[in-house]
Amino acid sequence: MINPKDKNLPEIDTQDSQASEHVKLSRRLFLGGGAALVGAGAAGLGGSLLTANVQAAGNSNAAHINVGPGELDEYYGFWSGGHSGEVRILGLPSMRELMRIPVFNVDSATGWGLTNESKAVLGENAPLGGDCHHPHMSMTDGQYDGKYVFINDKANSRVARIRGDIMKTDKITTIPNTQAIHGLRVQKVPYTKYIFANAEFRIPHPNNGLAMDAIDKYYTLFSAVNAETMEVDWQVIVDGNLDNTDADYTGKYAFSTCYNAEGAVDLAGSMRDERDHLVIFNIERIEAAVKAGNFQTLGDSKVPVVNGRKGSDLTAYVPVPKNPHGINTAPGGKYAVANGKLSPTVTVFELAKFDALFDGSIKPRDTVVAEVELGLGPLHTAFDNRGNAYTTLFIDSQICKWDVEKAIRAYKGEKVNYILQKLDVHYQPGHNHTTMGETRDADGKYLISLCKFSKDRFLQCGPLHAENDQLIDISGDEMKLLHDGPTYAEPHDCMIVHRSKVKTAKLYKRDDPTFAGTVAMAKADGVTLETDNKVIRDGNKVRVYMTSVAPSYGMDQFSVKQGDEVTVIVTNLDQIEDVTHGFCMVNHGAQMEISPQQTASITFKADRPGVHWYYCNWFCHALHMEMRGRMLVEPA
Ligand code: K7E
Ligand code: CUA
Ligand code: CA
Repeated sequence: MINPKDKNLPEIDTQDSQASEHVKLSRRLFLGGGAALVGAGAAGLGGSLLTANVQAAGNSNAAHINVGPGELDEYYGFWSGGHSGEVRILGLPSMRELMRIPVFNVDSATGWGLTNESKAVLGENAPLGGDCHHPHMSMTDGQYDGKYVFINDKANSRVARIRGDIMKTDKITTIPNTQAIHGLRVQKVPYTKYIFANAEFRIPHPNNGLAMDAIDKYYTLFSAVNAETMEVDWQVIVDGNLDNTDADYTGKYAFSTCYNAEGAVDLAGSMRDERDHLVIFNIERIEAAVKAGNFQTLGDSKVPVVNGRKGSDLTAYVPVPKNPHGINTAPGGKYAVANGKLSPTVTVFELAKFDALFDGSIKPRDTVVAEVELGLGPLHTAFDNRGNAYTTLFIDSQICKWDVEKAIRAYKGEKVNYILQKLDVHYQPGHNHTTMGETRDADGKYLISLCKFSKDRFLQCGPLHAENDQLIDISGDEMKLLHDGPTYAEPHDCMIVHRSKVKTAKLYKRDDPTFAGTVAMAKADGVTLETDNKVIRDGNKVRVYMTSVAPSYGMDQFSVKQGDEVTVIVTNLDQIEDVTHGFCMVNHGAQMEISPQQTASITFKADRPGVHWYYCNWFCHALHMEMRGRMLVEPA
């Protein structure tokens, strides 16, 4: 396991000596005071990386995370896989990786992106790849309900749904009229009816190449995706762009940060003004406008689009400093915190004031009850159940623990110290997340800091480095670093769910909707999947139906003709938990998983005559190697 004390060993390699040189420079010195904030988007970030604090984590806390062999973790962590396009499940506190869920990527272990069932979810001509940022579980009454996990794809403007019982992706929706779905959150109360999805980039509408220079006419949209149908129920036109989003605990409001109120298309332009804004969406009013027919549609899309630009009564705009990034609702439901990024401040909103804001009885900035300084580069804030907030300071490479009520008092002028502790993390943290911290059930046990750079913390593996997900104990008065966890690109965000909230299936049910299309195809072919091993010819299309029971397939050979399009459909009849089979047709780019009681299918061209072996590629039995058969391809 980990040994943070390694950092105290003599400097024996170039990586260490490199680090010790840099540590002599103070990161604030490097940044050069206030002006550095503006430069943070460019030189400042690079500079701070070089000078980041390399202080050793020297601690004896490792026992806290020792989940012994055969013991189970207390929490599921759902990790964004970033631009790998997948979602990962980790156990906490052990930080063991338990599972990977392919979503927007292609995965040869499971056949995701290769099987017909996964292609049906991905859709025709689906882009290969994605960029996941924000995983969020569906909720009922502000508590995780275990039903779904949603994830965005910034790269191709999509939102996906993962089923909580089988932990597989079952729906993917492309959001129309947008480029780059970034912020994503769920409605928390009364239940997750909507997934709120921010489109980041402003584009011309219509985007037909005729008005590309009319930058002031570009705009972007906020979307509400229906969690059950995965259709987009409505979209809202906004001013500025959209970064992150969150929702309240009444079900009435969602709100999104904007870093580019300037409407610029260049870096300097998007940092010009001292303030950008938070856009607040009045969900009831938007639903009423859609119902009353007060909407337009854009291009080929049928989705109702309402106008939520400045001056609309469907939205409100609150000025916030400066290029704000994360927006996080506190578990009590009283406050939300916007994180200043290029301002050293966080802005605290009192959510109960939003009603008055929409009534017109108060002004937008009257919803702000604190705007206090924490340090350089605040990006995201997490919460415990004791009124404390934990904010990542990207440039300072720290987590700042602060007391929300004290911050509010300090903002009113009282002399009170609201900052409780700053803990060095390694290095440059983006998101952080507490156990159950985005729900009413926040329990204040652990904090994860998702550090963008690991620099010298792990054995190097070439120029590309792992990131560093650090586990921190927040149960006491002081934050304590427990564990360094290397991760592959790029866990923007995660969420940590108590294991009692997750109910997974041990076997597939034979009527599982993920292979309902294949069952229907078999029925049309007169095949009973659970008993038949049959080859059905349909012109030059051949469907090979076979069963599997460890350690053999229902057919150890079948014949087709050169040029046939072959679909192999395997039904795994094993009823024993964990006895997953695979199917791989050698030299045909075809392989897939078939878990117990699952049916899966894959299609390929039999374009070469001769003998072609297929085999089971998931270890299932002592005779797993022998689980194989021959495809006999007759020459054309
Ligand atoms: Cu990387 Cu939530 Cu996309 Cu912040 S986001 S770090
Ligand atoms: Cu079946 Cu390995
Ligand atoms: Ca800005």
